[in-house]
Amino acid sequence: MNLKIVEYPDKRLKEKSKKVEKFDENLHQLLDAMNPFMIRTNGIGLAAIQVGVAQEILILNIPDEDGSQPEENLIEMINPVLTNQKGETTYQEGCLSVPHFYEDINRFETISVNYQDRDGNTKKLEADGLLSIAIQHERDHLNGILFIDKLTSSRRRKFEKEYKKFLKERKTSK
Ligand code: QAP
Ligand code: CO
Repeated sequence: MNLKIVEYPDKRLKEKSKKVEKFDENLHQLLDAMNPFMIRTNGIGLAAIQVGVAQEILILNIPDEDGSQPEENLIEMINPVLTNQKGETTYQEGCLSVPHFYEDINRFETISVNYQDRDGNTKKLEADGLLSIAIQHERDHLNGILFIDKLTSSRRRKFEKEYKKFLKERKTSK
């Protein structure tokens, strides 16, 4: 499967993803393609809508201290639902769909999430730290929300200006 990243301001990133109902070979093939794609593009989290598939699928692979992302760190979440959220934390977030930009975003510190694995088995996970932030960021993608949607209007205007400039310069240097 040949995946390509959907980049802001592509309208597809605003779409609400649909719940997965069939835990079949198509789902497994997509998941099998998403992990190497995410690692290769230097990502730690990826939602299916970021490769153009509007289904409630996300993957996470939080690096070890040495920066490596072994297969055993991979978490696949289908139809994730946040059930409990508490505390507050701030992290400078980025996104594969908004290349080159990083902004401080507030999130819950600790979360509980119910989800299904690739075979449809029900799972529950409690997370804090970077994993908790990543799950919240990726869950937002499934609702059509980007981290830049959480900026104040003045920071958002500054972002739009800088992003336009970045896209223009990237085009001319290609
Ligand atoms: C979401 O983000 C996230 O701008 C995952 O040029 C963000 O993988 C989870 C990336 C913050 C937790 C904390 C961004 C790669 C990757 C870029 C990513 C870029 C290349 C972002
Ligand atoms: Co993202």
